[in-house]
Amino acid sequence: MSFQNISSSRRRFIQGMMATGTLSAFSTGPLISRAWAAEASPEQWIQSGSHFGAFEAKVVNGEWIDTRPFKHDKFPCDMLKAVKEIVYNPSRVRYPMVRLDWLLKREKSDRSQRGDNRFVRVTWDRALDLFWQELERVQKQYGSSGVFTGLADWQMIGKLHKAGGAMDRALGMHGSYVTTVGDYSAAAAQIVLPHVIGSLEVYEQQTSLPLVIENTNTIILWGCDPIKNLQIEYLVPDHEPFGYWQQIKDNVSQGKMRVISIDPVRSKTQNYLGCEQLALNPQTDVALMLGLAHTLYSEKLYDEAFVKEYSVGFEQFLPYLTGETDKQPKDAKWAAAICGINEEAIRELARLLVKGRTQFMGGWCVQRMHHGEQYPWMLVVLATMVGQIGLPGGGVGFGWHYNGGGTVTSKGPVLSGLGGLSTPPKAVHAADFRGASPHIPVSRMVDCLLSPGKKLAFNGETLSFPEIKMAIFTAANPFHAQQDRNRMIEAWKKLETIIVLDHQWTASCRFADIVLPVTTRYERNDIEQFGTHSNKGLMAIRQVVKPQFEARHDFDIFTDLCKRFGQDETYSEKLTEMQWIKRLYEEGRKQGQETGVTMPDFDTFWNGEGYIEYPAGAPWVRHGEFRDSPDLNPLGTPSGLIEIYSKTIAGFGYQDCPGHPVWMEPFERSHSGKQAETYPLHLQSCHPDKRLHSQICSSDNYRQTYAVNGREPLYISPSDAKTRGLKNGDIARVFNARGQVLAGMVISEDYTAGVIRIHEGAWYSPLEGGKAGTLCTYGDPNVLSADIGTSQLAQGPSAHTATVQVERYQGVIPAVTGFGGPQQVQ
Ligand code: PGD
Ligand code: PGD
Ligand code: 6MO
Repeated sequence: MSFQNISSSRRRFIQGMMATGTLSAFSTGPLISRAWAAEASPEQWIQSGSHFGAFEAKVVNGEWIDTRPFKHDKFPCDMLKAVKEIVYNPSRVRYPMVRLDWLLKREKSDRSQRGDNRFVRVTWDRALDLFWQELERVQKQYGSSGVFTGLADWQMIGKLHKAGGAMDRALGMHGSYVTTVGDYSAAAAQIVLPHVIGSLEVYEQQTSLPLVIENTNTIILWGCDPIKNLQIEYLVPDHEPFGYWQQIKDNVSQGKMRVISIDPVRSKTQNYLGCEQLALNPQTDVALMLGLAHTLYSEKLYDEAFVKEYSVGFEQFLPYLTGETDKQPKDAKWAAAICGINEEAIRELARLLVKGRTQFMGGWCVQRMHHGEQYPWMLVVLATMVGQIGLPGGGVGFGWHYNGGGTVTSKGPVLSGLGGLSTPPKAVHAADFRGASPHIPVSRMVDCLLSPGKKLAFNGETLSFPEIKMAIFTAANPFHAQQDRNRMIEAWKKLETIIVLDHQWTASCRFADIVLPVTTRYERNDIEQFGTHSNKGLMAIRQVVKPQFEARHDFDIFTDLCKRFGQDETYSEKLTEMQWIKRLYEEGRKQGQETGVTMPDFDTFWNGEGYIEYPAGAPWVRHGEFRDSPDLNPLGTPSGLIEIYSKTIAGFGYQDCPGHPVWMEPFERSHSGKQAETYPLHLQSCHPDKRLHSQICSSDNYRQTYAVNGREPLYISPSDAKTRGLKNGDIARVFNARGQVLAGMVISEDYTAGVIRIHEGAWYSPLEGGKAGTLCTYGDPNVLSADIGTSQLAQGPSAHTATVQVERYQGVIPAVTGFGGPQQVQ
């Protein structure tokens, strides 16, 4: 089975992979296979894996000493240097902790104290009693709509130890609760693209890169930085795409292929390939695309036959493109004035697109902006006009920078993992949402807390915000992920009780009432795919060190919670960790037998090398079946064709998302957009080269390799630095009406004037904990971003619609406050 057919959100995607799994617990009981706990020998190299790659850990007398890349990974990434520190660092959550005032007064606590970081250590029994009592109280008093969970997207790898799965399985037996839909990554694209091209696109496999290398003349990287972002995968990366990208680099240098990066910043990929760039003004992509589409149309270069046969709605779009509806043709001249690219360069690019085989590779940053739905939609329209969708090395894809997009998927089975019970018992409390919606779009969480009962338009539905009183976060750091930190601090005060499960003392822990210490991946045994889309093989993920301090596995924590309502044995099925892993493996092995893939029995696998490689699959063309036969293989849209105009979306009647793609000004924009005079710099908060979001930010030694004067780097153009009298290494204050942060200056020629960057995931480090508006001493960009939905269609985050000003920091420079754990009080 390959991933190409899995069209669901990432979370549903994972659940799909878990569907066949039945369940177990494993806190006690003998191991049936050899344990890899460190004390087995005074010195050993133990195989493990992470989102950053697979590796071997050198363990001496129970202590992790050194790390080396897995021998089957030819392109290991630098971040592997940080994984040992996930286990050992001063921000590690060591013991169950309860916020001082909450311990004294429970739901009547002074919530304005949240964030002051004063906590009391309690026993596990006490912590879980408090958890259970709160769950009961809130369910009884406020019904299902009183409890909120969600966001567990970037839990550690491993088929068994799934933090989100462990939580949902337990809480599901207790009652219902408010959940989230969509994710922060691709919320706008994953709602609009199913209407337009029939599937999510973002989490799906791409045309195999060997076919791109063979056939493509021009690659358009549209806000897409694969060399940076492919270092990370949702499962264990095999880093195979880097071999293909090396061949693309060779093709570029030999003049066999052109790669054009459409990006305001010279990306890591551009620097690696030595390719061309069109540095457009931030947030103006749709204007540029319309200018390209207009040129294709007016110069009669577009593929009329393809448009006719494979799409609907060009006729409704055309009057807008030509200006018949609003007296403004969206021609190259019009586009140039908005996007800052010379009008003739726009025409030339349009001509190039149809000259040979062109592959559009769309990134996701541009859809994490106000009106973010328009960019993926318009890119599909442009690719439709070029007419190469479904040809090898042509057309459009939105997953080239993610999960090993473009690798060739193997023939191996996809193993299930921890999921819900197949026949769950009757829940303690029946579902009772009191007229409110059981789900909310993930990034509307703060809106919901601030305005219970308010109606929200969302993808054709009208949601009614529930009144949430208690929130439970596992494997999520909302005090990184969510936009507009200061607004969020106010919203958090609406919550009576907040519970966080994590192994790092993040800002989300500081703002919680009960914090539970979980084990890291390296303190557990598990199995996982090597390569997410490629599914190249299967690897044993072995325990590197024993659980540290009082950390427990997510699964064991929830087993114990279930004990409090008499369901621990149902939850756990009384199996050990190794018995459970064996079960998952054997199910996969059976699946393999049915499709002719032979795997050794579990004990041979686990006690031997702990790695098997699956037979290679065949190269594949995205949308190829559709192109070959649109009648037999229709898209998942109402018409079965590409919808340039969507009757469904038009029918919703949203002013901020009409029936075909349009250019709309975002609520703020640099380069002569709104607010440009007060806050002239566009703030990018792209994904970090040296972290996975906020993960490994607390790896102190590794952080020092990129931090500037102890702060998160702020990348800025030489001209913007000069006009502000700033030099490399200075500490700057970055601010707008929403907040202020300190950051360390890095002047870089990669940045054009008016564009700066602070990577997302920098730990929120308030000067005065809990006080809205206070200075962030480390550099969290979400202190500056706005919490406004992309549009009524997707209600996604608009994190990248943010403008700011930068100045030298004048005062006494404060210490960074965010790292090092809680202030423990008796
Ligand atoms: P992570 O930093 O990965 O970020 O937001 P998300 O909250 O997912 O947080 C995961 C947390 O889970 C970490 O604190 C980690 O220690 C913990 N954890 C890891 N493994 C386990 C486990 O096994 N059990 C438990 N209990 N905890 C565990 C990511 C989100 O941020 C995403 S995906 C995107 S795409 C967004 N991007 C942007 C952006 O581009 N710009 C801005 N400004 N903001 C963004 N926020 C979003
Ligand atoms: P970013 O790096 O934020 O990645 O994938 P996503 O595609 O969102 O942005 C990509 C490019 O968009 C950057 O080069 C940026 O300059 C460009 N860009 C910004 N603004 C504009 C604009 O206005 N127009 C145009 N044309 N381009 C623009 C994120 C994906 O990465 C996600 S969602 C996750 S969860 C993973 N996270 C990480 C991670 O945290 N760290 C690494 N190293 N890798 C990851 N991979 C995944
Ligand atoms: Mo993401």
